[in-house]
Amino acid sequence: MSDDIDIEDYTAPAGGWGSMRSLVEISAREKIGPETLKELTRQNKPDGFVCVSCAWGRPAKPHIAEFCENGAKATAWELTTYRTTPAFFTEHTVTELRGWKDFDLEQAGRLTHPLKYDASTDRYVAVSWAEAFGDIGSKLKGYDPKKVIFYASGRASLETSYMYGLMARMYGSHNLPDSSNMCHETTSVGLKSAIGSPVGTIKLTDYEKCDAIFFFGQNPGSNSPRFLHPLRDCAKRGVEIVVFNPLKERGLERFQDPQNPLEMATGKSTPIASQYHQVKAGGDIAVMMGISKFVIEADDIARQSGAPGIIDHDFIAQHTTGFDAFADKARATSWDAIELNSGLTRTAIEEAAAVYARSKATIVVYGMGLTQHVHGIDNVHMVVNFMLLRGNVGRPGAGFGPVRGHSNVQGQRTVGITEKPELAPLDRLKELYDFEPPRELGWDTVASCEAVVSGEAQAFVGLGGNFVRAIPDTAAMEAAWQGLDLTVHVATKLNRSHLLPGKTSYILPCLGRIETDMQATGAQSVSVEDSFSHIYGSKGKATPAADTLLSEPAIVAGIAKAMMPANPKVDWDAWAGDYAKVRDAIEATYPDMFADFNDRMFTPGGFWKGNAAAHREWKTKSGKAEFNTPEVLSATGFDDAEGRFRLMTLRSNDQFNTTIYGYHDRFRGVKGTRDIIFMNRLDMAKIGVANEDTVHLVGDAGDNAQRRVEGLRVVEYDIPVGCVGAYYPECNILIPIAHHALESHVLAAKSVPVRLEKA
Ligand SMILES: Nc1nc2c(c(=O)[nH]1)N[C@H]1C(S)=C(S)[C@@H](COP(=O)(O)OP(=O)(O)OC[C@H]3O[C@@H](n4cnc5c(=O)[nH]c(N)nc54)[C@H](O)[C@@H]3O)O[C@H]1N2
Ligand SMILES: Nc1nc2c(c(=O)[nH]1)N[C@H]1C(S)=C(S)[C@@H](COP(=O)(O)OP(=O)(O)OC[C@H]3O[C@@H](n4cnc5c(=O)[nH]c(N)nc54)[C@H](O)[C@@H]3O)O[C@H]1N2
Ligand SMILES: [Mo]
Repeated sequence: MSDDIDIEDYTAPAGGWGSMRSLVEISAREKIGPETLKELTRQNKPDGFVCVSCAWGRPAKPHIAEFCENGAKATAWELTTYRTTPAFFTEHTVTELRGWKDFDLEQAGRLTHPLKYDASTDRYVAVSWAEAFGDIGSKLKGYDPKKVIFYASGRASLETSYMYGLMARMYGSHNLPDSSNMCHETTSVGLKSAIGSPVGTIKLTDYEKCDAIFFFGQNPGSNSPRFLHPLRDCAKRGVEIVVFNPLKERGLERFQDPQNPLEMATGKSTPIASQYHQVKAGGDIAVMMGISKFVIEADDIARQSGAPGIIDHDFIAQHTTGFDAFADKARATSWDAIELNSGLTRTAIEEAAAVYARSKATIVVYGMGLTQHVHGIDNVHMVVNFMLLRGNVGRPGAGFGPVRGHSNVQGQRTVGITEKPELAPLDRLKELYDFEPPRELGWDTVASCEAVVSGEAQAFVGLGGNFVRAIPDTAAMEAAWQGLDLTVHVATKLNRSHLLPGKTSYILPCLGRIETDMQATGAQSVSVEDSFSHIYGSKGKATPAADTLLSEPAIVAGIAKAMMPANPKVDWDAWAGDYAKVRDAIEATYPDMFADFNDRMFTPGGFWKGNAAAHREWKTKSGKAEFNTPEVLSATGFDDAEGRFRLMTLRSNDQFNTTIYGYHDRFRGVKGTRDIIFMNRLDMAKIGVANEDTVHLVGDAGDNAQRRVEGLRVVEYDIPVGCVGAYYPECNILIPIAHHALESHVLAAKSVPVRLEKA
C-alpha cells in the first residue's frame, strides 16, 4: 500500500480534536485567512447567513459558534482564495479537464466569468453577460418548451427558486426536477399519501420533549453535525436512542463537543445510541414489521387479560384507516421471515420494540438509508405504521423527523420547483401573472435522464448542482449528454457536468450565499426553509469572489427576459434589484404560509410555515392517517443470488455530495483514497480476498448492460454479510437509471446489485 494511503480503526468520538484539526487543514488548503474566520461567527446567527451545507434547523438561541466541522468546510470552500479565471481555460482543454478528479476540478477555485464552449479549440472562453443571455435566450426561443429541462439543486434561495419556477412555467415547461428527486422525494410521496404532509412534522424543540428516538439510515456525524448537540442533550437526559444502520456510524455512537472546553480538555465524550442494530441494507421494512408485531401481539395479550393496552386504540379509531389489515399482516408475518429479511435476531428487534412500547413520546429520524431503495415508499409507510400504533404524531416530543439534504431543498418545493402540476398553485399563478401555466406532468430526474438518452430532450438549464455526476448510469448518461443542443450551468465552481458540453454550452458564475449581494436598492438578503419547515433570512457579508459575478436572481432574470416576450405583470429587473419584491410575490402566491414574509424573515429561530399533520389534521385521500400494508419485507427490489452483493453507495465525512473536500473519511478510518470497498471478513474469506487486495465491481442488474468500477481496495469492515459499501459518486456508474424507488423515482443507491471480480 502506498505511503499516502492509510486505513485504520478510528477510535475517537465524533466532534472533538479530530474535527478541530480537520478545520485547520481545510483552512490552510483553501488559503483562507481572518475574513473567513470572522464569517464563521456569523454562521447560522439570526442576523448572519444560513449555512450553505445541510438543512438542519437554527435554534432561536444559537451557540456562540453555531457551526460544525462540515458547515465550516462548506464556508471555507465557498470563500476560497483560489480562482478559475479565463486564463485557466486557456491552459486546459475540456478534454484534458475531463481526466481530472472531482476534487481537483473544484479545488481550482471560484469561477469568475461567464464562459462559452468553443468546439474548435475545445476550450471555454469568456463572453460578456449580454452575449450569454442573448444567445441562450434566442436558442431557447427556438425549442419546444416541453423538451427543455430546468433543473434545480436544493441550495438556491426561496427568492431565486420562485423566480426560476415561474420562468419555466411562463416559458411553457413543467420539466422542473430538483435534487429532491434524488433524495427525499420518497418522503414527499410516502408521507404525503400516509399522513397528508410531504415533510417532517416535528420542530427542533420537540427534541427537548421526546423520551425515545428511533434512527433509520441517517448519518448525523457527517451530514448534519449540528444535530449532534440536541442528540447529546437527549442522551444526557436519558432519552433512549435506538439506531438501525448497517454501519457503526461514529456520530451515532459517541460525541465530544468541540465547543465544550471541559469535554475537550478532559477527553470526555457522550455515548449517543443506547442500542445499535446493524440491519442489512434494505432490511428496515422487516425491522419495523417486527417492532409492530411485538407491540400488536403484546397489546392483544394485555387486553385479553384486562390490563391496559399498549396501542393507542382511541387515536387509531378517531384518526386512522387501515389498522385491521396491517395488524393482521403483522400477526401473520413469521419471526423467521423477519429475521431473514432484516439480518437481525428476534431478541434484538424485541429489545428495540420494548423501548418503543414504554416510550411516551417517540421521534423517528431517517435519511437516505430508507429513501434510496426500490421499495423506499414501503420503508416510509412502515415508519408511519409503527408510529401510528401509539399515536406518535401531532403531540409534543413525538413525530416524524426526516433529515433533508441541501440547505433549501425543502423550500424549493414549497415555492414551486416541482414537475408535478398538482403541487403548484397554477390557478393562482395564472391570476397573478396572466398566463396559461402548463398543466401536464413534467419530467422528474429519471424522466429527464431517459429523455436525454432517447434524444428527446433538447436543452438542459441547471441552477446549481453537478447533475451528470449525481445521477445513476454515469457512463451511458455522459455519452448521451453531449447530444443536447444547449447546456447552461449556473455554478460557483467547475465540475464534471460542465465538461460535457452540449452543442452550445455556457457556464454562468454566480455569487454564493455568504457574499455581499449588492443590487440597485442596496445589499440584499435571501431566505431558506429548513428540515423543520422554519423559514429564515440570510445575509451575506463576505467580499464577492469577483466583481464580474451576478447574483442568482439576476441570472434568472437575465435568461427570463431574453427567452420570452415581456409580460407587463412581471418586472424581472425590479425583482432582481430588490428581493423584498420577490418575497411580496411569494406572499401573494402562498398567503397562508408566507403572511408578512418581509417582516418575519429575521425572526430568531425562523418562522414556521405550518403543518396540518402536526395538528392531527390529515390531508390524505381518506381524510385520516393511513396504515399501508406492505407486500414485501425487503426493500431491495431484487432477489439474493450466489455471488451477488448489496452495494450501498456512501458519503464520506470529507465531501458534500459530488464536491470532494478531501480524502479523509475520518470516522471510518480511510485516508488518502476514495477507491475502496468495505467488506465483511466472512465474505472476504468466501471469495478469497484479503485486506488491501484489489477487486473490480460489476453491475448485476441483469439488463445486459456492462457497468464496471475497476481497482477498488478491499477494506475489512464491520458491515453485515452480503452487503458492501463504496463511495458515491464514483460508483454511480453501477446503478441503472431504471433502478429507482417505484413511486418516487429516487435512485435506489443504497442497495445496488453487484458482483465482485478479483483483480
Ligand atoms: N457534509 C455533508 N453533509 C451533507 C451532504 C454531504 O454529502 N456531506 N449531503 C446533503 C444531502 S443532499 C443529503 S440528501 C443528506 C444525506 O444524508 P444521509 O441521509 O445521512 O445520507 P447518506 O450518508 O447517503 O446515508 C445515510 C446512512 O444510511 C445508511 N444506510 C445505507 N443503507 C441502509 C439501509 O438499507 N438501512 C438503514 N437503516 N441504513 C442504511 C448508511 O450506512 C449511512 O449511514 O446530507 C446532506 N448533508
Ligand atoms: N450513488 C448515489 N448517488 C447520489 C446520492 C447517493 O447517496 N448515492 N445522493 C443523491 C442526492 S441526495 C443528491 S441531493 C444529489 C446531489 O448531487 P450534486 O448535484 O452534486 O449536488 P450539489 O452539491 O448541489 O452540486 C455541487 C455543485 O453545485 C455548485 N454550487 C455550489 N454552490 C452553489 C451556489 O450557491 N449556487 C449555484 N448556482 N451553484 C452552486 C458547484 O458548482 C458544485 O460543483 O446526488 C444524488 N446522487
Ligand atoms: Mo440530497
